[in-house]
Amino acid sequence: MSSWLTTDVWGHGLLCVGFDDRDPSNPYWIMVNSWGTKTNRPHGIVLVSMNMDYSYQLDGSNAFNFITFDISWKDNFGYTLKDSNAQGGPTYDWIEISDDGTEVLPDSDDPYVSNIPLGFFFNYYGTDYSQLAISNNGLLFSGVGSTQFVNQPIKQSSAVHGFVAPFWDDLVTWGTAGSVYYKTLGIEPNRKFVVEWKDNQHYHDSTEGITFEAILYEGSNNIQFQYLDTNFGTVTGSTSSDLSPYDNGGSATIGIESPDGNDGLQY
Ligand SMILES: [Ca+2]
Ligand SMILES: [Ca+2]
Ligand SMILES: [Ca+2]
Repeated sequence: MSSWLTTDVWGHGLLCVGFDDRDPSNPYWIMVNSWGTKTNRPHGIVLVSMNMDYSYQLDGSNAFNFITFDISWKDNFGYTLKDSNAQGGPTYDWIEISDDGTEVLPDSDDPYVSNIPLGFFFNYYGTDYSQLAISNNGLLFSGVGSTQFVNQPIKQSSAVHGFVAPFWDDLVTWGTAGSVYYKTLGIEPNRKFVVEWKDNQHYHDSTEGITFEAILYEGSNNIQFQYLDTNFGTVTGSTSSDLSPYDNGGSATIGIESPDGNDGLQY
């Protein structure tokens, strides 16, 4: 942050570096405040209530402005993570493939299908892949698939590695609970491989399904997750390993993990 101090105008810098939400009823922004030369003025690292007025004011004598800097996560390999709400983030543009895509994993709980051809080479953590495995628990695998339905934080699962997780949770496609589809779209060298989990319900007796997709891009090797519906309706069952809330990924893992399990990004 550059100094705002000049010969005829003076002020102070206030940098927000995060927020403390350990007490949801009383959360605070963590601020770094340069304004500390006089007594009774907060300076250094201070906590400020989140209940602030964020409006911009310029009334001739006082002016302040809030600027949100571009924030992204980065793993050791170099992958970064950006939300579509962030500055420079991806544009949400839903691709529906349930009409003409290839259906896999109907009427099932935890299986996966292997050797699904991408139609192009996709580089993932430094290795080119021409095929992958799809699980109906909201996972893609670069290598061996897994039936693991208990989702775990990125880099903390002992056995499941090398995966792309748009919504790793205990999903099912049985009965009326939708299905899973894949399709390669576009023309070389700008093809994309889409997997859509359509209207999949939660294992614990949800009244509705959720719909989301993962898109792998040829050339850029970017990975995009898109969410059409993340509401399970009412979920009546639960186990100790999988407790509510389930909607909006409340019980899910979202991110990527490297084939050796030592690197990754969690949303
Ligand atoms: Ca399942
Ligand atoms: Ca729904
Ligand atoms: Ca879960």
